[in-house]
Amino acid sequence: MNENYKSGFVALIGRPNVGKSTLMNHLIGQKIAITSKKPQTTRNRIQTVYTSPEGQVVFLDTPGIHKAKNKLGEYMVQVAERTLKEVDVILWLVEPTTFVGAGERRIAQQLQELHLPVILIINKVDTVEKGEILQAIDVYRRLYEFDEIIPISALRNRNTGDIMNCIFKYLPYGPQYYDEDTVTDQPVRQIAAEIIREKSLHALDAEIPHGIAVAIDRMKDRGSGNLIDIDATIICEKDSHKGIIIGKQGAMLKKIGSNARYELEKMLDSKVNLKLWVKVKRDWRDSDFLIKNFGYDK
Ligand code: GDP
Ligand code: K
Ligand code: MG
Repeated sequence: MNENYKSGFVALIGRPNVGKSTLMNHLIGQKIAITSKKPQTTRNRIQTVYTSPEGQVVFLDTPGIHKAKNKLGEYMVQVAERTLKEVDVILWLVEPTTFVGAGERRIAQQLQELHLPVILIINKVDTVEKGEILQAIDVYRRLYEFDEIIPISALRNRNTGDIMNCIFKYLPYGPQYYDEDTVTDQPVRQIAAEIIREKSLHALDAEIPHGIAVAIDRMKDRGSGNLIDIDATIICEKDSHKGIIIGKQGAMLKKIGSNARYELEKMLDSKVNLKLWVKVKRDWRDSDFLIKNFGYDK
């Protein structure tokens, strides 16, 4: 065990579209390219893992921190807020504007209570003049006492290298938590599966939902940043259930699909092309393998 090894959890927070995904891809991009993805369905909130000889950084995304428009949203905010209590460093991404809204004040207030290192990342500096960056820094300095402020362009990959050094500066010494080849576990898939399950539950008779599970077969961003293809299978225990889930001329499945798509688009901040299938797998609830596979603990 290397006693200089550092490790810990880093939460990425910020409004949708400030560039969190773009930045994360840059921070770990090379790693993804040279290693295979390894799903870890039971580790709930991990997004991506960066491993180097210096240490290991586990990045956690917190999608719902700003807005809770429904119950699922509330749940996600709770998860986000709990996440913040469990991390070692917080990366807060903002755009180079001087606008600070209620959402930002609320985050600042929460951070105040946590006593954690907070790094402010001012992203998209390629879109403004230098003067505006300085003004933004000034405004955010008054909002919160940040440990570091780093202006970057995630898109142009400008200054992004400074972020990793900065994270390691604040990480505690610790063990390597995950295998070197663990890069991501895509927990968003689990939330997506739960949304589809919830919509099925609402649409179907009381008896059937207990016997269903949802597996996400494919979830892929088309790269443009605003269309995600999701293929999912609703698994049930009996042929008769399959018929009910599909419905007359597919009407039930269509209803489940359109309700789920609506929620998925809100959650992912993107258009979603959702395709649903129904499959019978007798006694799946007794199969540890399948249960784990569907993302449930027990
Ligand atoms: P997220 O919702 O916070 O994960 O944001 P994304 O990473 O999906 O980025 C949202 C949009 O902002 C995409 O169109 C990106 O290409 C764009 N974007 C991200 N970083 C930058 C940047 O540094 N400069 C500019 N001009 N655009 C950026
Ligand atoms: K986005
Ligand atoms: Mg994103």
